[in-house]
Amino acid sequence: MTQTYQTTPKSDGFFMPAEFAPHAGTWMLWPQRTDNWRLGAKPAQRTFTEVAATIARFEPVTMGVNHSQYAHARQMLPPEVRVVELSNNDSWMRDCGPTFVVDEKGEVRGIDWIFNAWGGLYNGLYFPWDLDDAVAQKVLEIEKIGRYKAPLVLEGGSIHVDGEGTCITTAECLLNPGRNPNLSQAVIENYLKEYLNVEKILWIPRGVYNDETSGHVDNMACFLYPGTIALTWTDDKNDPQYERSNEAYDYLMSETDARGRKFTIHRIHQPNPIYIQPEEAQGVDKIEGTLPRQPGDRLAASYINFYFCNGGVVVPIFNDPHDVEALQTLQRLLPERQVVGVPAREILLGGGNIHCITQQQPQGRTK
Ligand code: KQY
Repeated sequence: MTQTYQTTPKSDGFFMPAEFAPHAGTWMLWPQRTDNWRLGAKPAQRTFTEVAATIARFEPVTMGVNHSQYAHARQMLPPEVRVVELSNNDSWMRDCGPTFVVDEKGEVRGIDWIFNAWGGLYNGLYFPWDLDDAVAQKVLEIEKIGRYKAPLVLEGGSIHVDGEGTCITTAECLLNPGRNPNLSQAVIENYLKEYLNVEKILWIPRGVYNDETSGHVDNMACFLYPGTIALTWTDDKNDPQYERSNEAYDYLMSETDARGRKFTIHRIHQPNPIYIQPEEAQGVDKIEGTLPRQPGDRLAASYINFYFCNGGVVVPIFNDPHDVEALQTLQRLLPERQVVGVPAREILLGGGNIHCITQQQPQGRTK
């Protein structure tokens, strides 16, 4: 049995490395729930397969799959993707998987946050979520990696770190009453400092407009390097995202990181507004208690929801005129990596994107 530590990562000298640091591999979960994914989740399964196959060009990928889909997923996924049976309610490994931490000697451990489906009974997206809540512990058990059980409701998509002491998050998400209604901002900050081992938390006010996670930072802004941030953007003053992105830009420009650096911010123009089409909404099973998919609903599309892997960057694209500019800008800013676009509308229809369905396991010397 993997060990559960009663201490915190900070007290043991562990910290969360940046996503752009070297990985041992990537974890994902297989989509299947028909009240979130249209047409029996078949189109989403094809897109998840393409994401997994793309990442597998750069590093090992493990796909966790419910028992009922194991044979099908194994047959769809390329042989280089490891498939393990791993019960889950839905497929968002970023959010229910462990947050890995490392120490200076290269040991890797994992944080198991409390998961409540983005808001529990207050404004969560489905019920129950017990299988998702158990995913982090099972991943750590499979990898024989020690575990910290954190007393905080948190999803991996709500935090980004630079690996040098700075964490960015959004107030809209982490202070949302669906997560930790009895904890003050100061107490939440302290937990982030203890578990991620960071010195400075930057609270961007809001995330992407209509993001059903209540504004995860991973759709809004991310570190490209320490001191350098990419931010989703629009030039359209009439778009509700305009005010949100400007507010984030002004806030970050007025701040410094944990090492006292001013930020360089690269604005990545979002795709044109994307709405759920009637035939897309029709393909989703309507179940009481699950977020309904209505025709005409605006989707929270952003190129920032990309994923770093070893030597690569996997970016969602939307068959949109802004795709090329986003890919070219990221390639210019990250010249040492190969930037690859993957058509990702099917993931967006489920409420997230490529970053939300992936979780990096950092390189290290595991036990
Ligand atoms: O943004 C994410 N990190 C996950 C989105 C989950 C949406 C569930 N329907």
